[in-house]
Amino acid sequence: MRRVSNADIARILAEIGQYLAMQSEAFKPRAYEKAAAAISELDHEVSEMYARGKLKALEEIPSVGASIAEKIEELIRTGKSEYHRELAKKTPVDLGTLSRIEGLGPKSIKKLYDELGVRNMKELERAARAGKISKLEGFGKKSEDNILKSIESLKRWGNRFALDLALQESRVIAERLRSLPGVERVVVAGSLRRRKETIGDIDVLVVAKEAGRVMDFFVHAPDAVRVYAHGETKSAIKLSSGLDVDLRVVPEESFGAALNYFTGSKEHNVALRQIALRKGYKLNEYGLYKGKKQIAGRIEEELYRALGMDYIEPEMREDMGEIQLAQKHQLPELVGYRDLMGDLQVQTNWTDGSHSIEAMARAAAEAGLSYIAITDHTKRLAMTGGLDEKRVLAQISEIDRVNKKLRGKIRVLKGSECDILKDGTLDLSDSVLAKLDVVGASVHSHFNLSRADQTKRISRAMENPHADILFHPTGRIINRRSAYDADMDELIRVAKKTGTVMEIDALPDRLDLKDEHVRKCVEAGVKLTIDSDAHSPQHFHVLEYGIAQARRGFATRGDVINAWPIEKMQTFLK
Ligand code: DGT
Ligand code: CA
Ligand code: CA
Ligand code: ZN
Repeated sequence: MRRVSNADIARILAEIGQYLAMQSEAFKPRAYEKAAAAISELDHEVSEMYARGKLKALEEIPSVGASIAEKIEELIRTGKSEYHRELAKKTPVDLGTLSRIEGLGPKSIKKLYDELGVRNMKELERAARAGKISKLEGFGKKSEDNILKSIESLKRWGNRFALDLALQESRVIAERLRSLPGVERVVVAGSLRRRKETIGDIDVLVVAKEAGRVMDFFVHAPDAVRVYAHGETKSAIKLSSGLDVDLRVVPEESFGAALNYFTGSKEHNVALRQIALRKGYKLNEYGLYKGKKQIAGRIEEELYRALGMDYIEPEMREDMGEIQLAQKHQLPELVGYRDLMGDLQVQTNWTDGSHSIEAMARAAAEAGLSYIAITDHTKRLAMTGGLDEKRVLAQISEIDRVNKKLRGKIRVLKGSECDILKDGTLDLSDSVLAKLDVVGASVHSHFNLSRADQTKRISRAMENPHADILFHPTGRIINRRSAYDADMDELIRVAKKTGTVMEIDALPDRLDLKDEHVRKCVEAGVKLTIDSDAHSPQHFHVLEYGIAQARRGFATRGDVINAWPIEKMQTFLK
């Protein structure tokens, strides 16, 4: 029997939630959705927890009660869920794909199936192009256009995976390989090591005594659903999540060269190889050679040194100028994965977060942070219960109370994720904004303005003397929604002029700013903040992805204001 992964369990539970929502069930959909979210954030494998502690262990998972625990048990024991199967029979649609279309929730997916027989993306596109969707009650021309746009953008993104999913999967695989006797080294290479925002496939390198045994073990991985290749030095499988994994066993003396080669990027490799040639050497995945003699290759550092340059961190290896900087010994010292001291975007149950201010503050302290800003939504975002001026003032008093209680543990700053209205003004009065420590301004509406209007609107918001940070500046959601049309170079100029900080929202489906924008900010001297956008206590770990994005944009600690002590950070704000 193949072991069910956490990702599988989370997916099935989330789908049950969606099917139940189609039946207009009241509370159950949310319960399944929450359980699915909790499971996808666990550090341990649920099937192992079950093997040790049976149903009791399952019920200890946050948001998992007795009835959901039984569904999970069935999944672990049989690989299937009868409940899921029965629900799916009623509305046999490709939920995984259809729910990636922006604006399509369970109810509308059901309606499209009931009325037009739409089961998958192809049928959805056909119905939209034929103008059938706009005629349905509750849809209209605008939603039909949005569906077509969303299908286009999904096609454009192609079959690439989110960084967090790929990173988690790769860590499980690496851990399993490390547990094998005779395995000396396991490293994840490829775009994952470079922390690209989306990942095509996972590349793993191993140094081991008996390659054959490692390969056997690998192709029989519990969540392998397909074996593409099973060789002595290279094997490849597909995981149940849809991700492909390449595994290569390499000789110890070539490990650095292989790691360098398979980390890429391809463009970086090509540039290195040319430098090697110019020096009269040959560079390949086995080493750096002068004639037949290997002069470097055991470790990467040695390779770069022999080529006359400083070691280049993987996140920079895109042949975007890093090689020239390394030759001149002028590489920036990148912000480190342990450098963040604070987090300037955190939501609570005052709006759409799940926990209290105090619970979020305690979780942040637990995650090693020494300050956070509470930035709940404002009134225009009505669906989140956005705060009006009166509620913001009430929240300020509550934060004072929490600060007294948690003195010495963490500092909580008063903030807001304040909506930018259509005309570029902010959603709270200046007198209330003035009482806050940190104001993040963000766009949550009117995504379709013209480029000129959108740029003007956001610039105007940044010109507000209270707007400290522009939150998620492009608004893109990876694999779902393109950035709104605005002139980023102009926004960076306005940020510089007004002293506005640009945010890297670390949520793995946002990672907004993009790496190239980070680079432009760094070059322009515009400061950055890396925020979790946490909506629950388990979310602070996503900061890792934001840091990766900052490093891909060559940011140093000096560029990132929440890598600074609180006093210095606060003096910098407007
Ligand atoms: P991905 O998987 O699309 O997210 O991106 P990568 O960079 O992981 O690409 P992948 O998996 O095709 O190959 C892993 C690394 O192997 C790549 O970063 C560089 C190296 N590599 C692959 N093909 C070539 C090639 O044709 N020439 C050179 N120089 N390097 C290559
Ligand atoms: Ca790859
Ligand atoms: Ca690959
Ligand atoms: Zn937001």
